[in-house]
Amino acid sequence: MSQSLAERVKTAALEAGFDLVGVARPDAPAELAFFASWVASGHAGEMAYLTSQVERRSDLRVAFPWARSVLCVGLNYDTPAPYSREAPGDRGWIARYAWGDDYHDVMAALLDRLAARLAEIAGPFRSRRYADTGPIAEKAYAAAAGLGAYGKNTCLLHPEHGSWFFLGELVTDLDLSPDAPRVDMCGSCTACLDVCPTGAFPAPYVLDATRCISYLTIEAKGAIPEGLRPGIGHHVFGCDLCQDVCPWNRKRRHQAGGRFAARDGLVAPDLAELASLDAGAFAVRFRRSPVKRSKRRGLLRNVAVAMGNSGDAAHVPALERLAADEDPLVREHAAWALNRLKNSEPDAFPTR
Ligand code: B12
Ligand code: SF4
Ligand code: SF4
Repeated sequence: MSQSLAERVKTAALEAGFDLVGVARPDAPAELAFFASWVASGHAGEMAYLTSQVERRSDLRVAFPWARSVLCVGLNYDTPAPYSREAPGDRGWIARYAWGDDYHDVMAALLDRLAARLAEIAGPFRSRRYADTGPIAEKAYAAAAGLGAYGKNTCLLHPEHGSWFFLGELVTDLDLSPDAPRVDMCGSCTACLDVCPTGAFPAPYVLDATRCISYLTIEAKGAIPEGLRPGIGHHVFGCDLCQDVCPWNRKRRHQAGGRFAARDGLVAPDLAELASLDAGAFAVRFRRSPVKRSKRRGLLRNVAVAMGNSGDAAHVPALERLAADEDPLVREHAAWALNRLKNSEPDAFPTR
């Protein structure tokens, strides 16, 4: 029997280099009924791209009335490097997803290649690609397409890839038969909820982003609320804790090969070295890296907090330099860190 169009499309996606592929209908998946109330409860904080586009994010047919199917893809980004809790205690932590080249660029290039290939298979068709680049709730559509099941940590989980995969989509006017969603994979486990140092889960499957270290160190542009700074521990960009403890990530059967290979110095980075980056050095170091999103002022703000949390007096000279930085945000966090070091026990690592 000849392959259906959906099967040929999915084969082409795997040949293009994606690790996961599935098809969802364009109708809003059931979970999206929750999106507006999540935003209304304030959990999105200052992420204006979420709060200002609730209607578009809640149903992609608002933006694309012509859509007939959503081709959802996943790219594994795991690499053979330790988990955050295995890192040396005197180091900082950059989240695993940000060690290599920016996934937005990698994903977009692969999706463009795939779209060109699909035009050869299906003839001319209308499409719009997303690689975390616009108002689409990627997890909800990917879950509907069977790429993974929502974990209690709100990441999508796959039995073989764990949660170490990025999502991307081609919204198309192709009539592709949809896949079935996966069943829940968490059962009675609560490891991710228990480990979160800032208490960012008001309930299983619900994240209050304003308490999440990933939000505080990447998305929040101003001062980090003082009460949350100790919980940030050694994190300077993103956080992996609620994924590192997930049993589905302990198997690590698939790795991304060279595609997302870690750049030098980003796995458990040296805090003093990061603290010494001026604007030029930051731009060179994080060109085409996800870390550029925080800008130098955000990263050095975070480095100051991590130094303050380290309990290590060796960071005092670097913090004194940051306390005289040209940027007031960096100065304020460095002053807080100096004060915290003065009042803390040696070698106190509160969240590790
Ligand atoms: C905003 C955002 C963030 C925010 C908020 C995260 C969040 N969980 O919402 C912050 C900055 C905190 C963040 C952090 C991270 N992010 Co982010 N982020 C996004 C973004 C841009 C939008 C997500 C969104 O719409 N959130 C809003 C909430 C409402 O949506 P939701 O989590 O899907 O909520 C659903 C569930 O709560 C749900 N639900 C499902 N089942 C159930 C059951 C019950 C009982 C209930 C009540 C609800 C419920 O209904 C909601 C949908 O309406 C997406 C890309 C995109 N365009 O979609 C990437 C994305 C989700 N992020 C991603 C990644 C990799 C991360 C980090 C791992 C990075 C890091 N290491 O620091 C962390 C993970 C933190 C975590 N535990 O989620 C990946 C996730 C891949 C995957 N396998 O899941 C995405 C898909 C980007 C990509 N293209 O790959 N992120
Ligand atoms: S990424 Fe870190 S701070 Fe955010 S919910 Fe997970 S464990 Fe908590
Ligand atoms: S740690 Fe446990 S509860 Fe959390 S996502 Fe993984 S399996 Fe689910």
